[in-house]
Formats: sequence, structure tokens, C-alpha cells
Amino acid sequence: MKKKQTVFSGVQPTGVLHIGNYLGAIRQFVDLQYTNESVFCVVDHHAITVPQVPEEFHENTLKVAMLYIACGIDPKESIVFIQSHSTEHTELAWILNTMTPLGELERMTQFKEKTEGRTKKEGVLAGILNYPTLMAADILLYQTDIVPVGEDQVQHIEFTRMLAEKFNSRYGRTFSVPEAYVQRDTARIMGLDDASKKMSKSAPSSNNYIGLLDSPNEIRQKIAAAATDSGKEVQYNKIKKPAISNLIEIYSAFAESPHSEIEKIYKDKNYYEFKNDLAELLIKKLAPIQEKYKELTKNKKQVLEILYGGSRKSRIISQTTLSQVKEKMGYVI
Ligand code: ATP
Ligand code: LTN
Repeated sequence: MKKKQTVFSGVQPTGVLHIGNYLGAIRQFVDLQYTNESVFCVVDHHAITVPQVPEEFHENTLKVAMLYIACGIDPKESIVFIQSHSTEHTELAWILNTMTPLGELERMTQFKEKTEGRTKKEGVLAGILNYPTLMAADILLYQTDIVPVGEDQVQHIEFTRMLAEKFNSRYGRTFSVPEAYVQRDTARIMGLDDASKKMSKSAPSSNNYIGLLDSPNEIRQKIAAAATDSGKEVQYNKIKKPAISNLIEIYSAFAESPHSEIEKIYKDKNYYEFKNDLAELLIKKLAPIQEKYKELTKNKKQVLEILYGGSRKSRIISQTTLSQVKEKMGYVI
């Protein structure tokens, strides 16, 4: 069967992947790969925009690659590779930087959040500012149509579209103009300890998230400790009951059952019973991912072969795009 469109996305190797990353992004990667040309990248160059300990950075990069595969990304269906193995990414990022107004970078929400409270001259590194241009390069090199991401990344995709259109109008059609692909219900899974902020692997407490590799007891303990709202009804209402609604969203996504169905099941039950069942559901759904992951850790050589093969395949596409870009701009190639 001919695959329809091109899908590209990336995840940073910056810590423990959590169910927010899975529901907001990785699960979409898995679903999309069968009907679309798919390219999934471990974006290690993005991770170093915040300080990394070398050994942890190394481990985390392989961990994300193994979790991709453990979650169901099939290297026979998709190209899976490490960003720094394809030097075209940083090269195109440099070119795009020369066309990016500084103001566009400074107004990005992620930039503002990550640099809040720091004076520009002292604490703000240029890599954080230029982060979206590297992300745009990642996407544009593959003539991407669709970028599956969580809601926090939509602004960066808009920025990528702006750069693609700008280049195309200056030099003639060179890049596909991509669109964000966001799953409405799972685009922004909130923190378990604070339902006003998104679940985040950089949260100060690990009670904020359920890691994809958390043990059954960790899952039980974290769900038991998760914030709830006043009252005792298990009801979906994001304004009046943000914490319970977040837990219902997680339940609903893993059970593949609508919110209304869950409300019905727990109509005469309390938070305690609901939380117990949610913990058991998560344990059951994460078990096959954890098993596959464990198997892969015993086969690191095979994982590296997949990644090197992925990089070779990715470069066939990215080198073609980059050559077109340079030729159109007048580089001697
Ligand atoms: P974090 O804030 O957790 O440190 P991140 O968003 O900076 O992570 P990645 O780990 O690279 O960076 O994100 C991978 C994917 O997961 C992205 O598409 C992102 O939008 C998505 N994602 C991250 N957090 C959530 C969440 N809480 N809910 C839904 N999707 C999310
Ligand atoms: N910025 C993204 C990670 C990322 C990405 C990409 C996502 C880097 N390059 C290209 C989609 C497409 C994040 O923080 N989640």
C-alpha cells in the first residue's frame, strides 16, 4: 500500500519519559506509521540546550530510542534515528537562523518559561533561544506534512510554517508546509501533584508524573498521592474538578473508553475506588512496554544497528532537501 503523507516528530532525551509523552505524542507516532511515511528522531542536540551530565545524557539518548521501539514504533515501518547522526539538521538550522527575526524567537512561550527570572546577559544561553530553528530544520528536511506533538509544541510548528513559507516565497517552492497533529483529549496531560501545570519530566517532584518504566508499587503510590478536588463524585468537569478530570482523561485514554462511560462506572463509587482501578489499569497497560524495553536493554547492539540504519535512510531524504536549499541560495555545491 502506498503511504499517504510524511510524518516527523522528535522527543528529547532529557529524563524519564512519562505517560504525558506517551499519550500526547508517542502513541500517535505508532498509529500514524502504518499509513504514512514516518520519521522519528531522538533529538539529542535539543537536549543540550539545558546542562547535561555526559553519562546520563548518553544513557537517556539510548533509553528514548528503546522506548520508541518498546511503545510500538516498528523500525520496518518507520525511520528511527538520533538527530546528531545526521549533520544536515544543524546545517539547515544555521541557514534558517539567518532568516529568523530575533523577535520571533523571543516571543516563544517555551523560551519565556525556560528563561524566566534570568537576566539575559548572564543566565540565558543562545541555544535555548535558537531551539525552535533547529526544530524547524528537523521537520523541514523531510518534506513533512504532519507533526504529531503535545499542545505545548504547537507554537513551534507555527514558527516552522512561517519559516517554510518565507523560504518558499523567496526561493521558490522548496519545503512542504507542515501541520501540527494534536489529539484533542490527550494533548495536555496535567501534573498529578498539580493539575494547573502540564505533566513534565523536569518537574521538581517525581510525584508529578507516571514514568513509562515506573514499577507497579511506584504507580500505586503516585496515583494514591495524586491531588483530587473537593467533593467525592468522579465527574468530568475541567473547570470545577480539574484534578479528577485529568485522572479521568488518563483512564479514558488507556481504557479507550469515553469520559461518560467512566463517569457511569464510578457513579456510586468514591475517589479511592476510582484511583485504585486507575493504578491497576496503568500497571496492566505499561507492562508490555516495560517487558519489551527490558528485552531491548539486553540487545543494545541490535538497537544501535537500528539507529545507524535509520540515520542512513534519513540522510537520503535530508541530503536531497539540503542540496536543493543550498543550490537555490547560490552556494557552490
Ligand atoms: P517535559 O516538559 O516533560 O520535560 P518536553 O515537552 O519539554 O518534556 P519532550 O520530552 O521532547 O519535551 O516531549 C515529547 C513530546 O511529548 C512532545 O510532543 C510534547 O508536546 C509531548 N508532551 C510533553 N508533555 C506532555 C503532556 N503533559 N501532555 C501531553 N503531551 C506532552
Ligand atoms: N521541541 C520538542 C522536541 C522536538 C520536536 C522536533 C518535536 C525537537 N524537534 C521536531 C517535533 C518535531 C519538544 O520539546 N517536545
